Amino acid sequence: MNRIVTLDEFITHRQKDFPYASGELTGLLHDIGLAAKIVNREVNKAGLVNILGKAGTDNASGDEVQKLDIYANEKLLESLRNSGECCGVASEEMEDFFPIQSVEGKQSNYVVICDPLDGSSNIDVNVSLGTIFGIYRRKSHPGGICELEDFLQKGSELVAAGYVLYGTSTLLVFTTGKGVNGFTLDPSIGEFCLSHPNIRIAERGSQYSINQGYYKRFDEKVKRFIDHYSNARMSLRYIGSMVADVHRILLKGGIFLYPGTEDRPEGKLRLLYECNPLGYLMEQAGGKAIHCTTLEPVTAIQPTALHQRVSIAIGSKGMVEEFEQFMKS
Ligand code: AHM
Ligand code: MG
Repeated sequence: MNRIVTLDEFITHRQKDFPYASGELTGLLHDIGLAAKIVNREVNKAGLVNILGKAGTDNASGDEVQKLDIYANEKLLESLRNSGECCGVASEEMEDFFPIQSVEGKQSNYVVICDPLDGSSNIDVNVSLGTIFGIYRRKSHPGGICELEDFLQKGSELVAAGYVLYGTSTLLVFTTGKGVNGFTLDPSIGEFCLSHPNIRIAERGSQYSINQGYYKRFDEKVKRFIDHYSNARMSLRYIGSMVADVHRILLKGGIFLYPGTEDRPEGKLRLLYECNPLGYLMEQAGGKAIHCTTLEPVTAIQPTALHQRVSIAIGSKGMVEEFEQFMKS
């Protein structure tokens, strides 16, 4: 029988692979795993307690905030604050970044960006949700308070990125730039256990994922691409939770698109909190992620604002390149 490898064992054994291996990044991944377990516990009992529903406020991007979003944001902040391994957090749920004071004289070199609960419009209907995270090495001087420039880094500068999928089982998938690995939460022992080692995305798949309800508002070239796939009898799958949609594509091959529309030229998804971490992870798994009109890799875009939105096509290399050909034609 194969021995179980827990997340903590895995990251400790791989510590030497991390740039500047000092234990900080290992500690941060541990903190994120811990927060994920706490959020998972609440997500799973969301139907049982009075935690469902909207909180009555809007988040920094103007979307209606659900109570569980706030809870997930708080738990991530708490977990990252306690260990002092990170000097600041930027979250989709907060207008500005949140500086963290150093703990016991530690000089933290990392900042974390996150979407604490992605796909939150699905909370009330018991559909999969996710947490997305990314870790950057700070640009500002260690010891001082973190600055905006620490967060406005390109996706290609991420040192680690990943997501937690709260689905039929709870899965944590991440990369530190050396392959992509997935860990399933075993609720009986409360540990994430290595279940999907070295994930590689197929060159092509038979599914595409897009909100086709916006078809009339898409650019003509995007419409032609959709028509092409529809004529080729590809299957359309769209959950409306980016983590779940991208996870399916990562495992089965395919393409996920959130292009701009007439009324929203850059679409809805955020560069920092959603597109960069998932784009970086997809590249690490052998896939691609590009901006739908400039066609540059999303991870090459220089962010100019914390809550910046970008259009995205992400998934199997062969299919993203096919999309590129349609956009160039
Ligand atoms: P959220 O971060 O506010 O939950 O919004 C992001 C979500 C993504 O998970 C998903 O891909 C997208 O919104 C769905 O949007 P739409 O309903 O426009 O298709
Ligand atoms: Mg969100």
